[in-house]
Amino acid sequence: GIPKTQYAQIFEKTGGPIQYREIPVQAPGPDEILVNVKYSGVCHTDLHAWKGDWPLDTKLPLVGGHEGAGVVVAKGDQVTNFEIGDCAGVKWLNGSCLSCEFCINGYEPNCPHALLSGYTVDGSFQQYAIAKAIHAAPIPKGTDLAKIAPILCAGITVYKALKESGAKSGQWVAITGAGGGLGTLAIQYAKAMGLRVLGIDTGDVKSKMTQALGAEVFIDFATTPDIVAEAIKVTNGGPHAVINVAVAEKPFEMSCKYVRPRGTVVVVGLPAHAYVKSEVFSTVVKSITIKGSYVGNRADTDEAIDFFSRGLVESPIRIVGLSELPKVFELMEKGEIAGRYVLDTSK
Ligand code: 8ID
Ligand code: ZN
Repeated sequence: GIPKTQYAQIFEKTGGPIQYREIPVQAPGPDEILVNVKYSGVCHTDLHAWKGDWPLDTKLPLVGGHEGAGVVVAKGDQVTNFEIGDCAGVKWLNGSCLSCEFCINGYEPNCPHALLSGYTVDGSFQQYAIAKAIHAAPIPKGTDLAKIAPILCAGITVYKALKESGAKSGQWVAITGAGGGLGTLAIQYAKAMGLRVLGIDTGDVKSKMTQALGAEVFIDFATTPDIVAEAIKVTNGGPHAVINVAVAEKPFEMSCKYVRPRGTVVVVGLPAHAYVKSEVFSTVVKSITIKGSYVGNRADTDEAIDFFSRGLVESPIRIVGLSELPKVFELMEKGEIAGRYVLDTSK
């Protein structure tokens, strides 16, 4: 049976104490499923949400989290795409209107009525989470739920960003923030798509990890005197695309300088109060493209999960209890996480 109460991590106010305590289990509405979340990834977005970094308010009090993998335990009477017992993913895009200009054209993340898990609606840092059935991710039976958790945001996002970059097999893609949650998956999706990868991040652990995952070259941003010159040199003229997932302003500006003529700079990371600065003359003469990319739609979700299910992408996770979320945030703030932390909601 479904319990009346459950454990959750609650942000009572922005940047305030994070409370691990029991709260009621909600009942799903007619178009919703109730997911018994087994594991939830911790994305840097969750840290931004708690800190209140962005020009968009969260609901309060808030249960964060948007990489929830679990099992459907209840559903509303309009739900036809999930049965009780199916595996399902609670992702950032919890719901959208499905009838606006953007939804109709497959740009669901850009829907003005989008519901965001762990931001405008409660997310996956709890044992029982609600998702709109139409947007919940179908997860094949028998999937390792801890390992698929990071695919539900990080995987979808970097896979979509790589598609948006237009880079073709045999070409170079640079990934800033290559050693973090999005970056470590981006390397592998890029490899699986036939691209050559330059990873940019810092430290021995991330250097080793990114190269083990398939980066041909690693640039340490903290110890390399001229990152722009080095990136151009190692890719023989600059990468054809850059996926920026670093949580810092500087790498965006640098990527506009080292990207190859005709290349594409993809803006994915969301550092607070940041701008992408590109000198006008070289933007024109090199004819570069600078574009934003925001998670993915339902088709991108299924495709990203399919890469994972076929064993093309390994999820570089460490599992700790849901109760340990504040410690994970501390490590993340210091840039000390290589790969992704996943929370086990039973602990
Ligand atoms: O849809 C989207 N656009 C989307 C989806 C999901 C997440 C955007 N995001 C955003 C998050 O909100 C966050 O701002 O992407 C960013 C990265 O999320 P993450 O991968 O979950 O963060 P992380 O695990 O902390 O990794 C960040 C990495 O960046 C490196 C750090 O060392 C870390 O490994 N980094 C930093 I900070 N400064 C750097 C620099 N100057 C850098 N790497 C290269 N150069
Ligand atoms: Zn995320």
